[in-house]
Amino acid sequence: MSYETLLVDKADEITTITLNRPRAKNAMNPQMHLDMCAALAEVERDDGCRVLVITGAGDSFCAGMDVKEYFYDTDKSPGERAAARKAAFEWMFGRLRVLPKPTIAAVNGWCFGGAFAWLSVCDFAIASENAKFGLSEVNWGIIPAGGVTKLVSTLLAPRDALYLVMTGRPVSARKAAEMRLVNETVAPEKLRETVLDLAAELKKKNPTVLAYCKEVFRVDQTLSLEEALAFESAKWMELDAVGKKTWHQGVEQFKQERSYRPGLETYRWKS
Ligand code: V55
Repeated sequence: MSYETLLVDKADEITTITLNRPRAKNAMNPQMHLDMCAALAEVERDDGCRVLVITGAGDSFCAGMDVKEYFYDTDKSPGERAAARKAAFEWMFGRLRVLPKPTIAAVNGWCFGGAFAWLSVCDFAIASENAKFGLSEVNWGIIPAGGVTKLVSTLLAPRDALYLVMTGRPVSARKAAEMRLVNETVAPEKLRETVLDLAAELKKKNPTVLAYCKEVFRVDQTLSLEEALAFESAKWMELDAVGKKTWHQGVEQFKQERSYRPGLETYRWKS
């Protein structure tokens, strides 16, 4: 499939979606939300895709919601605004957040406002040292909505989250890594390589197990300890039923063959 606002590349079981409105610094307009819904639906059902990478074309990662096309132009037609918002929420929270595959944000440049919503729900984020981050909503009279305030309040320390929300100050990639908004920062020319190294490591894992790890983590975030203990046990039993106890292979490689060290590497699995 091809998209008006996205580039989609598949190589070595890694799908890369590139937001492609570089002249608008990859701001998200209503069309981009529709395109992301369709692209993520395709990624989800593509058994040939093991890892998803999302990045931006040109000097930007994503400038947030398109101020004119998403906010201003839809301001007089509540129906259109609601439709665009629904599409945005669908791809960010209905699809990306719960995608049963690992997702990596490759933050190549400007990352602002609404971009934080989907950056926050990617499993990993690696930033180029020249990336810049900010919640500029307060600077022009709106609040960080669409889950942005909630997500930074869960992902970051309250001091850092409120600093971003209330000052609207842009921060460097180094500062973003200090706040743990991203896992790490690397030189711009190393970004792709670092992301692909991480993707290669994730590709070695049993994808079923990885999907369960992710689902349990996401759901646990909303549960009490009592509930989480029960949920984790139940999900473990479900994985044993669905995944045919491939962990027995790992234990045999470790205990009998001495060919595998659980603390240091991935077991050789066959489903
Ligand atoms: C923002 C983000 C949204 C939205 C309204 O602050 C405002 C940004 C991620 O969705 O629907």
